[in-house]
Amino acid sequence: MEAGTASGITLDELGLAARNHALPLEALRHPLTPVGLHYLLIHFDIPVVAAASWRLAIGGRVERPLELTLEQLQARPHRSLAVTLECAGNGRALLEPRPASQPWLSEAVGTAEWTGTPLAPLLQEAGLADDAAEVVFTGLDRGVQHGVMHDYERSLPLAEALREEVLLAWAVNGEPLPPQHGYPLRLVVPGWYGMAHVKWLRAITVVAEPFHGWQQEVAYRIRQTEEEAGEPVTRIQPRALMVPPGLPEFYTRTRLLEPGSCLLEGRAWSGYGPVERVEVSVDRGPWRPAELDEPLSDFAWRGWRFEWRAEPGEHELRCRATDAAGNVQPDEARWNLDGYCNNTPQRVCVLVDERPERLLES
Ligand SMILES: Nc1nc2c(c(=O)[nH]1)N[C@H]1C(S)=C(S)[C@@H](COP(=O)(O)O)O[C@H]1N2
Ligand SMILES: [Mo]
Repeated sequence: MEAGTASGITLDELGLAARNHALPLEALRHPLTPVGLHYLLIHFDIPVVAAASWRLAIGGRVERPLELTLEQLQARPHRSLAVTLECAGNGRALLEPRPASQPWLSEAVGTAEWTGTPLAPLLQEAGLADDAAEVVFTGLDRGVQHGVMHDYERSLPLAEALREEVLLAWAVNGEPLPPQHGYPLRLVVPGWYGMAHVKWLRAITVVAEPFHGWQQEVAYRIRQTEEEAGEPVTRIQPRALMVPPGLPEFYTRTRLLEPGSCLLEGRAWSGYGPVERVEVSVDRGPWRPAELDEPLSDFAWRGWRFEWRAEPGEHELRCRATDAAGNVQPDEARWNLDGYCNNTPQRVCVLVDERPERLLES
């Protein structure tokens, strides 16, 4: 059971939550998230794209603009990489007051193996102009947010766009992208929050000036007021999640368990180097270390486990991650206007008894 700050959810928020689903926590058991269980975030409508007439345009501050078909892209060198993707708004609905937007709890995450061609050689082939500063990625989807009509588009600083692991991906877990994940082509920016991984790509434009699009300049900034410019959201803050142990109660998701030895397990990730420590705390007691598996890749989560002796009664389990850069999940949420990067530790409420359902009635 998550802390109950999400009272007064509106029908608009419910509508968003129904379109954009999270990872069911039990699916953390899969090292690679089956595609239908991966979280989804779609701002506008999912485009329907015919691959035969689709083209990717590469232009702007380049010497040789390119126009590529999907076949031409797929004929280029390709690689597959396991990448953990997380929405920057994950944890938003646990903030008080709750910013009105997609009301995520803690589960807007998934890890998949993305296959595509590296972006950097394509940009080199197009020939970057001397004044190239950023690369803008434009999707086929369009709509209005806060009164402003726009295409979904985001930029990356040139140095980020040229990282060797940045991919133009056409497959996920070995299958062509499904419509909801960006068919026929999406950007994958390992280590960055989800908003950077532009889906349904139609254009890549090299620019000499900082990009001022709505999803860049208004959204995805850590700020306290509308007036402030704020700091851009970039890389993923560390987070650990556990598979809730035992059996669920349907309505509250409270966990029911018999006393005795219980293996807690989950996954942990960060965009600032691998997670180096995962810890578990029971009933606000000391943080104790969990055992870690090897990460699936430099940009994907790692499994963890922790042996817990479940004593009869009601308990609160928490877990937290620390990454290679020393970032640790904070006890207190850092509130911001649009509710980004809330990585306070997950809390799971567990009732332990020989017949745990008895404890629900009280
Ligand atoms: N074109 C386009 N790309 C997009 C989005 C979008 O609405 N349109 N949403 C972004 C956000 S906010 C997130 S968190 C990720 C979600 O990717 P997924 O749905 O494949 O998990 O896609 C990003 N790419
Ligand atoms: Mo997102």
